[in-house]
Amino acid sequence: ALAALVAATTAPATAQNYDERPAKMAPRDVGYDYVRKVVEIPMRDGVKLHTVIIVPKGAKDAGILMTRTPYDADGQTKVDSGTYAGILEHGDGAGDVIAAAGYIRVIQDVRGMHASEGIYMMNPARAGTAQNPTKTDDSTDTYDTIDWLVKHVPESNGRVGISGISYDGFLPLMALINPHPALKVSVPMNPMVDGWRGDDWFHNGAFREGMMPYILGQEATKDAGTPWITDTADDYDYYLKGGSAGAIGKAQGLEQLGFWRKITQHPAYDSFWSSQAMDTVLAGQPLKVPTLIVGGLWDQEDIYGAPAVYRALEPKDTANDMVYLSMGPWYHGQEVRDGSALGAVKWDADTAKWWRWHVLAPFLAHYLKSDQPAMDVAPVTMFQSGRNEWQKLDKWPTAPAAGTPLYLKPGGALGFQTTGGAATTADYISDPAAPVSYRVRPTLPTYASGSTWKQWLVDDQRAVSGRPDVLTFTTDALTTPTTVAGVPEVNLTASTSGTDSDWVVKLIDVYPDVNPGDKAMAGYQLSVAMDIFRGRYREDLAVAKPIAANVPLKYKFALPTTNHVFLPGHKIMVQVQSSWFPLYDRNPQTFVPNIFFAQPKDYVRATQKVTVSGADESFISLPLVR
Ligand code: PG9
Repeated sequence: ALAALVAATTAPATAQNYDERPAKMAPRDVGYDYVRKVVEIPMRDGVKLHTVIIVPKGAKDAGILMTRTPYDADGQTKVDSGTYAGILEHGDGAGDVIAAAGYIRVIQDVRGMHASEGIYMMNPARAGTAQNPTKTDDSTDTYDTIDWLVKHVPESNGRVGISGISYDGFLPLMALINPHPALKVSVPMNPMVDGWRGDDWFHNGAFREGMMPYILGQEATKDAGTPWITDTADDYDYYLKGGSAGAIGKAQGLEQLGFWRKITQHPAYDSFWSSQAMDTVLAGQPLKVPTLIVGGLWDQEDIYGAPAVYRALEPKDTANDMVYLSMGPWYHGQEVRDGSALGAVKWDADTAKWWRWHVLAPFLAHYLKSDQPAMDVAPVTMFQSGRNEWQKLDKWPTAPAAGTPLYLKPGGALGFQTTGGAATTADYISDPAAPVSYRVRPTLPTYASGSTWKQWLVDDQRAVSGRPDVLTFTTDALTTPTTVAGVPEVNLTASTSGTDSDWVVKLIDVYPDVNPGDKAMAGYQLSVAMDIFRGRYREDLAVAKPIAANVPLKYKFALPTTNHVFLPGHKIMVQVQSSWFPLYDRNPQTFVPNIFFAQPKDYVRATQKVTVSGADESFISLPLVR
């Protein structure tokens, strides 16, 4: 009996569970004014796409606003708020406008990302092409999703819109190809349109190696969770010691990724890139869905796409009522955040909030609400920096098609009169061992915490204007306002002692040294348009050719869209340099077939000479409004 008693009192407490945590917490209903449903929507090939649908409680006859994304639909609709307005805060959209209108919000993982099935392609080619011989693409997936939504969401009025920023802004463009009849409106914001000409991957052939961590993260695993690991505090050091972009990619394991292999195999603007450029693709499609194209004048990721799509589609819009353009003084996607300032530059008001309530909200309402309320949205709504006011316009650009030359002159001068006389040059040495940094160092990895990457396009260019390898040309102080509205075009005549070279040209507003209204901006050098051109593509973007050493040659390329007033007392400045590191990989300055795989011996110093007088004097053709 004693043994039985001992056994009973020392027996392990298996029968009784003292753990206070439930084996699995049952979902709670914390959507006080919304219902969040998760569905796996089948596409035409059977692949299921993970889709979150948020319906405001009591909704009926409501429009649907959809975003398709590679950036985690569950994460973007994380239940950390009990209110509909709160849960929309993380999404890639204007949560305030969407919540106030009471649209049904749909966010879907694209094929192959996060919780959706199927394969992933970074720059997803259209179905039936060499890059994508399957029968599905983002156009068919959008179609199939809309078809399912209008049949399965009883609270909806059958009117669907699509919007999103960047990658999620490229997808509203794909939606325009063979659109579903229920697609009533598309709002591509900061869309990635042409990854070679001027959006994420290259600018005019110069590779943006600062995007390599993104490629690794996005493509290595479905949950986009692979970190880019370095051993330096400053990316400048990391990329400099790493050598070519190809060598750095190899060290980081990028060669395992299909998109990296494609990028490194297609450094030129061959049909891989030109066939997927969304501006040309859409130019060949009928215009069926009203589209509001949204861009940022200082978009550090996709500055090319929005005005390029507008340029391609506008000629088809004969009644001027299908294709709308809006550009604000914003970094990439700032239109859905606070738009009062960008870096040090203040705009005198919250430009993003104004735009959301005066342009986006009425535009969406007109096409998504059942009663289609009238709207007063101009075909073009552009922010004019300098004067800091919105303009409502019929067409863009407002400058005449023929630009006004602004000449680079001897002695660092800049002016609207040619110098004439004999050809003379302004010279510098470009050294790939000490490239011009694109920002004040240390340069943090693009998306690292603490990185101010978003605002780099408005950085004060005084940071580099004293360098001996940066040429600077400046006008006298202006006596009248000088307005540019459109695309400035670089017309550089220059030679290099190498056989390949990059040319970076910046159009800058120099603030007065005494600037009582805003002392932080005294003497500030604010770039209003700048870009890079890889010299090997001088004759043909599709075919790299060596540059004849020491021969003055012409380089012609467009800068990004600007809408700016240089105020009296300000000066106009142009800067020229040959590297922009480490955002852009270094040009070795020796011609090699593929710069991704340049060898250490190929990186050589070069003497650069820019022609500043004579018949071939360099100039910027300004979109001057007289
Ligand atoms: N700029 C990012 C991106 C777009 C498209 C392709 C790759 C990257 C983005 O913000 O989504």
